[in-house]
Amino acid sequence: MERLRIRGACPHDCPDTCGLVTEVQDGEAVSIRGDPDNPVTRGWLCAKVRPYLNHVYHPDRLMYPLRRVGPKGGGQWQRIRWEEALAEIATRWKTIIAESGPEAILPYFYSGTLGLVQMTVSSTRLWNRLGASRMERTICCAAAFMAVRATLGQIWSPPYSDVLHSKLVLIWGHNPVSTAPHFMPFLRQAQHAGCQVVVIDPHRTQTAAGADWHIAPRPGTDGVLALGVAHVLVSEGMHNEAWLHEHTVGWPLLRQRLADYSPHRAAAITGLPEEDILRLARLYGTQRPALIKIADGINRNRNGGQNVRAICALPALTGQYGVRGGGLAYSTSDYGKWDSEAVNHWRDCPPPGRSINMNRLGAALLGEAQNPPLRALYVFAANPVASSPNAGRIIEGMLRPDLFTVVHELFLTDTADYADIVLPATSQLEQTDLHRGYGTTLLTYNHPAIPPRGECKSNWEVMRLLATALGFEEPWLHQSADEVIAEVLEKSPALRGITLAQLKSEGAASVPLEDATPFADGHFPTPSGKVELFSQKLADKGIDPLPGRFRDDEDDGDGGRTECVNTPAVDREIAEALQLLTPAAHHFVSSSLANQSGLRKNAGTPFIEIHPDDAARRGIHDGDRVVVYNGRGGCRLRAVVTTAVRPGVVVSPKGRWAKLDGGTNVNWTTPDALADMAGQSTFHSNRVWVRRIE
Ligand SMILES: Nc1nc2c(c(=O)[nH]1)N[C@H]1C(S)=C(S)[C@@H](COP(=O)(O)OP(=O)(O)OC[C@H]3O[C@@H](n4cnc5c(=O)[nH]c(N)nc54)[C@H](O)[C@@H]3O)O[C@H]1N2
Ligand SMILES: Nc1nc2c(c(=O)[nH]1)N[C@H]1C(S)=C(S)[C@@H](COP(=O)(O)OP(=O)(O)OC[C@H]3O[C@@H](n4cnc5c(=O)[nH]c(N)nc54)[C@H](O)[C@@H]3O)O[C@H]1N2
Ligand code: SF4
Ligand SMILES: [Mo]
Repeated sequence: MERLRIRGACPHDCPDTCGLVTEVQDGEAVSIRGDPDNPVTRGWLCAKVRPYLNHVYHPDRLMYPLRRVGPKGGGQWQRIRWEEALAEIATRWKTIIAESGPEAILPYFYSGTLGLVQMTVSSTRLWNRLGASRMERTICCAAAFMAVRATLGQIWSPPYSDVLHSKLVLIWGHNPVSTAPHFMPFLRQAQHAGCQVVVIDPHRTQTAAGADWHIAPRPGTDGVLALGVAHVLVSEGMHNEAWLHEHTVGWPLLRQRLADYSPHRAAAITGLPEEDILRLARLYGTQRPALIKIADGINRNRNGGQNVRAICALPALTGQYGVRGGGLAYSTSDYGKWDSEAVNHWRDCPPPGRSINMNRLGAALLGEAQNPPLRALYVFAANPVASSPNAGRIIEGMLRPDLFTVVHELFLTDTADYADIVLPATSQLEQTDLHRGYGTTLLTYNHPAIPPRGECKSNWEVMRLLATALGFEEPWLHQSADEVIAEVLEKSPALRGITLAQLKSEGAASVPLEDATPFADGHFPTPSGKVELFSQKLADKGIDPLPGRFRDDEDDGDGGRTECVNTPAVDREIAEALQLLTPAAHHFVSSSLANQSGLRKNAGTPFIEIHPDDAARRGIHDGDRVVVYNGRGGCRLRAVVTTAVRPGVVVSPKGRWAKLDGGTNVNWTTPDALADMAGQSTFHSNRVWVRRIE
């Protein structure tokens, strides 16, 4: 039989949202590659997704529903039929709803897939209809979203290719070599044409290694660095007073705050030489267009929101918003937005349930959520035990004998291990979806390439079956995936003119934009129509309306030291604590794909990078096994002694499966305290001790 070529979209949490082309023969996928016609993918996939067929055909894929037998977490399962699984879930939930109300049920999901149908609609409609507790989506980028929206009105960014117009690029707390790889060919081309690239990151990442200048501040001090730069821009007359006057709100107030951020003081706080702050300011103040490119690593700390606010002020000081090749590149998330009512159907639902911050999952299960306490958890497209903070607490919560947990997954993950019922999920090649990139402005349709493997079902199909089992007859709970897509397209003003038929035949379509350069018309969609350096909206929420007052980042919240205070040994250890950053791994997407043997081999033994001075003080040599721990928990890693990290900072990538690597991972140490805005996670405000294992 001839080979079919099926077009699709990469489902992973990655701004590039590549177009895929899968070749299928006799119902089996035989090859996968990047869509040559997609202007971002341009025919190639990253190292993570190139071997995607190994993921689809992995021998460990879940093929049928399972019911726990024996104790929770004991690893003993019995195969059951879908009908039994659905009936058991519906019966348990109905009892819980009758006794405690629907808010005793919490759905937990995040970024296993980013599709409209399999994530956005699957995480809303049924749960809204049920009146379940709502999960606050705060693990990744909530503070940065709030900060950028408060300052600029919307999260808009230029296309990757616009960097070809930049003379200077500051890549600030972002590692696109690993996390936005299709930006890199454009950046390299710009560099060849003379554009200077500066990377600001406490870690010498691959992106930093390829820059013209790498600046390594203390983690969490970016707001101070930005205001130090702003101070110099003003004191040396490099700022654009006329632009500030015309296009911003609050400049006189912010200017007053800059008095606190002399380069001398900024140097003391950031740990950078004063000359570097002067040099950075002079570079940024004189090179035009100058682009600042950020992502989310920078917002996962106690000051994440205000740090991003301070960075957003810089293009305003130099009048670079609206300039092609200048301004801020963060995300395209607010272009072509899905209509909220079409997604949610709130009007047809009971009043929204209470909300629970996803970063506090362990705490919520252990009693922080009251009236009613949580009695049922439904996890899909997420692996909280491996990827959410303070994992030890999550497990403690999931072990509660009275909690009823369902996990819908492709694999028996660290989280699925604690379920009562496990349901098998389809991979992207087995499901229909529509994807809107957050680094691009493309909508890409995902045709299913092959039939579902085994008894696997997609998220949305399970939602429809659960709706039936619960007796909900609303048509919007029973649409096909294509009907969902058609409804949302039709009702979303921002996507006017794009049809399902067009997407199905052409594969992708561009979101309609007024101008590819954001804010080119000088208007900002904030309440004032200007850049809000002072934000009344933030003030109304009880948040400092100006950047410039930062929290003490040494304090990592409630969990770090609770179990071991007041002994001399512990006092000594606290003095020796190192700040642990746990950024993206090059070979995995969070914990997704981290069970693929080829990728695991390329990633090597789980490791932690430590500066030679910190290693020597602890008697640690390169290659030694170390334990990394604090009051919350710990994990075992291999030490890599390197100057790629600053003294006082250690780095170990996120994403490892605990069960494959010694039983725990870095998230046994990470704090579940919240940042300064939007309930954001604070993974990087994490103090640990590192000790050699004898
Ligand atoms: N290969 C790969 N790609 C991914 C992912 C993955 O796991 N692997 N995850 C995806 C997801 S979920 C997301 S949200 C994006 C994230 O994309 P990025 O934000 O680019 O990724 P991170 O590695 O989390 O953080 C970027 C950098 O921030 C640095 N950093 C941490 N704290 C600070 C700080 O306080 N100041 C400064 N200046 N730098 C700091 C880290 O050292 C890191 O190099 O990537 C997506 N893409
Ligand atoms: N230490 C540390 N931890 C972090 C971060 C950090 O910087 N440091 N970053 C955080 C960030 S930015 C993010 S976004 C989160 C991500 O956290 P999660 O959203 O939990 O992401 P993953 O760990 O990749 O887990 C996704 C799971 O979904 C499953 N899956 C994939 N597709 C489907 C599907 O279609 N249906 C179903 N039912 N399941 C599917 C995959 O098999 C995988 O097990 O991690 C966070 N964790
Ligand atoms: S993870 Fe990102 S770079 Fe890799 S294939 Fe998917 S969208 Fe493209
Ligand atoms: Mo993320």
